[in-house]
Parts: sequence; C-alpha cells; structure tokens
Amino acid sequence: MHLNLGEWNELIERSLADPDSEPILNLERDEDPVYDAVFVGGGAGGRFGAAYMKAMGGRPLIIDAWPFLGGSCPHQACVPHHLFSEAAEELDRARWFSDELFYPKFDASRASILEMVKLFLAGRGSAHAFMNWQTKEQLEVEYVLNARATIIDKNTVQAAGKTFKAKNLVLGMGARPIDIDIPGLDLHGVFDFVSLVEELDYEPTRCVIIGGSKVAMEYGAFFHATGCDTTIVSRSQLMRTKALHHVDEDLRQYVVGGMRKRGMEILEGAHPVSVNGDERVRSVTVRLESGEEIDIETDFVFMGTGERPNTAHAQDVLGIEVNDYGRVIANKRMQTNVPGVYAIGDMIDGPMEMFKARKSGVTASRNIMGEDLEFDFSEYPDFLHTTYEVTWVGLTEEEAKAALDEVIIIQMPPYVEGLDTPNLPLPCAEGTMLYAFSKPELSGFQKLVIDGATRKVVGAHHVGYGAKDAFQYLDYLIHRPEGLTIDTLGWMNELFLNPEHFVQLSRLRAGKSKLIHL
Ligand code: COM
Repeated sequence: MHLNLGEWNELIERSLADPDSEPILNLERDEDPVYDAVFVGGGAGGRFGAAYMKAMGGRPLIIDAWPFLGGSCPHQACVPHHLFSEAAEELDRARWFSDELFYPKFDASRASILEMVKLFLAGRGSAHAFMNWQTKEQLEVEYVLNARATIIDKNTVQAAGKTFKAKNLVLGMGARPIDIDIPGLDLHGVFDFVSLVEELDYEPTRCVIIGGSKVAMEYGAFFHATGCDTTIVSRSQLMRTKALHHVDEDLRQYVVGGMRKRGMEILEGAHPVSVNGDERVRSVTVRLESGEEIDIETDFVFMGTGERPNTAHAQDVLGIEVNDYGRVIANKRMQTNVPGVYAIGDMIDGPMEMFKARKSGVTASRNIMGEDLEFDFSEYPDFLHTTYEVTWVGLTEEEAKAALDEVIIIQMPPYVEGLDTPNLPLPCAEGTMLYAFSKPELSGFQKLVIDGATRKVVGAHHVGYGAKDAFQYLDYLIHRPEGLTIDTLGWMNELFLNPEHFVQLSRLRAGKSKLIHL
C-alpha cells in the first residue's frame, strides 16, 4: 500500500491520538529474515543509519514507538526550537523598530507563546508524513512504527507481536530532559521543551528558567521576545557549561550582554531551591551567588537543565555500559561493550546535535557493512540562537593564545581599544543592515582567530544572521590537514554583502608578510 503525504498525515495523527492504535508495518513479504541490523529507534541517527545501510546493499529494520520516523527532532526538539527562534528574531526586530520606518507600533497582545505552540502543532504532521513516505518510497527501508521494541537479546527484538532477528543491534533511543531534585516540579506550570509543545494550555505572563543550557537560552530568548518577562537561573555562567566548548569570551559577552540589553534577567551562580504554589506555580525560590534567598513570582517555569539518554532497557537486558553522565560508552565505530551492539545519537557522549546523530548512525552502518570507519566528533562547528544566530568553530582567542606563539585577530567591530563601537555600524552584514543603519550596537559581532606563524585560521566566531551555512564549510576547511590560510580565504570569491566578512577582511591583511590585527 502506497500512501500519499496527506494519507500519511492522517494515519499518524490518528495513531498519536489513540494509545490503542495499531502498529504501522512496512515489511517485505518474506519468511523470518535475518536483518543486518535492527535499529531500535528511528530518530535522525536510526533513519540515516538505516538509509545508508540500505543504500550499501544491506538490510536494516527500524523499530520506533512513535508512529513516525525522524524522532524528537520534528516532534518536540529541533524543529520547534527553530520555529520559535525565528519568531524571536522577528519579534525582536519588530520591538526595536516599533513605529519606525515601515514597522507598525508593536502590539504585544499579538505576541503569544501559546499561539506559536499551536502553530507548530498544526504543522508538525507534514514533517512526520514526509519522513515516513520518504523512508518507505525513496529510501526503501523497512520499518515497524507505533510499536515499542522489546530487546530480548543482542540478536532478537520483539515489537508489534512479532519477533525480529538481526546480526547487529543499533541503539538509538534518544534522550529525555533531566529532572533535578527540587520540590515543586510536579506543579501545573512547570514545563520542559517536550511538555511545552504537548501540554501548554495557557498564555504565560512571567517566566523563570531553571538551568543554563542552550535550550534555556534559546527558549528563554523566545519567551522574553514575546513579552513574557524571563529570568534565567543558572549555576554556571551562560555559555560556560560543560556541554559547550570553544566559546570565545568576546562573543559570549556580546550574546549574554545582548540578552540583558533586551531586559532578560540572568542570575549566574544561582541555585534553584524550590518551585512553590498550590497546584499551579506561584513562585520560584532561588539562592543567589551571595547566599541570599529570593522568591521570584511567576506563572511559568521552564526547565533547561539538559538531557539524559534512555538507556535503562539496554542496560537491563544487554548489560550495556554507561559513563557517569548516563551516556552509553561507545568507541569511534559506535561499538558498545557488547559485541554486535552499537549506540548512536543522543545515547552516546558528545554534543546532542544533528550532525552527530546522523553521522553516528551512518558510522555504525558502514562498520556493520564491513568498512573500517571511525567517526571522531571531538571537533565540530556549533551554534545556538538567542534573538540572534550565534555560530562558532575552532579555537577561541584565549585558547589560541595559550597554544600558539603569535595570534592574530581579525574582527568586526575592529580590534582596537577605545573606538566608539556603539556608534559604528559594523559589522554591516547581510541580515543586520537595518540594525547597522539605525541601531549600530545591535548589528552583530564577528571574529577570526589566526595563527600568525602558519597564517592558518584556527577559529571563527559570529553573532548575526545567516552564517550557519558558511560555518559548515569553514569547519571542514580549517580542520583539513592542510588547514585554511588567510591567503586562501582572502582569495575566495565573496558574495557581497555577506553575513560574515571573513573573506574580504582576510584580503585586507593577507598582503602583509608579517600579519597584524584588524
Ligand atoms: C529531521 C529528522 S527533522 S531526520 O534527521 O531527517 O530523520
């Protein structure tokens, strides 16, 4: 049976609404096949891993408890985050330019968190439908959906009343938000990024975020931009949590300073003590860095304390080993301590980002299919959103200075002390032109870090809009064995006016045999 996208959408919606709905089977008609791998979990890692295995001539099977493929990304995680972050960017602009130029007077009553959640819920089904359709019709991967997998042993999985045999297992069961141990988290009005989209049923007016993760910053910036005054309560400094590396201090100050400039309250070194209320949240008690305890009144608490993988079943049945943070211990081929069992995506250490999810799935498949392939994700480009898009790769200025004899910085605004940069419309970049001409201090920040001795770029850092694509390629170029010199970068063909000015700025300095800052 070949469903079109609309029919898939209906089937998935029906299945989600009914806990007793039937499993969705897409299986070849043959007797008792032995699969090359059963992928337990059809999120990004499982879907890409299985598709790659199939493309290589192997036989994968995906099993997922949800009635759709793609996992949490299109359902509760990356896709809503990007929708909300884009809304935050638009709202921010509309607020700064309220009643100026062609912008109407900003009408806060139309900026609603609840409406954005509803918009997402109304639209997410099309991504679900596409994942199922593409995986079946174009990628020709077999799957069993809407059915929880029970692992029997390392070669046997049961689901939908059937038993499936496989030479290998690939575990990609994802992660869930971490609960911390403070009273009151069961009150109505406490959400995380999952329950926000599944359960929000009122318009929040005041928000306290517990935690300082990327999720805390991204959702916090969105809530605040809608007009829901937001306080972030974080033990660590923002962007100095263990999960983030290579965060340049100037970039951090521009980003966090920008959040404060917009009125967000950011309490660093602060500990949540309790969430208070009867049935509904009324306030959060916080112990400040000074030791003083304060009560912050709120009707909305959002947890941004990170995520933990879903490993219990695999630990119980297979004896899979995990580290102190609950992540499955896997080598660079994604092999766990149990031969023939692989772990991918958010199950294993490293950033809970899409490139790692998908490539770890592919790495497992290629090894299963006989290749000897290692995936090292110790270095990678990174990003987050506030009302800006923030991207970075490679060393910070400080890291470079610790590692190298001579470090050259090329930066916008320029790398000089005492310049009246708040009045300087630089960067004057794609995506920040209106700010550059009207509110110059809001027009972003960019920095290139160069090894003066080898002339190689060792780091790039950007706050603005639209540079994520460039950073995918910059990451590759600077991490190649031959690296990327200021000379090569400065001789590339810029598409002026660009979001990041690295090509033209490099060209202004590349003529010097002894490089200096810009
Ligand atoms: C993306 C999901 S939303 S997947 O990575 O294409 O499976």
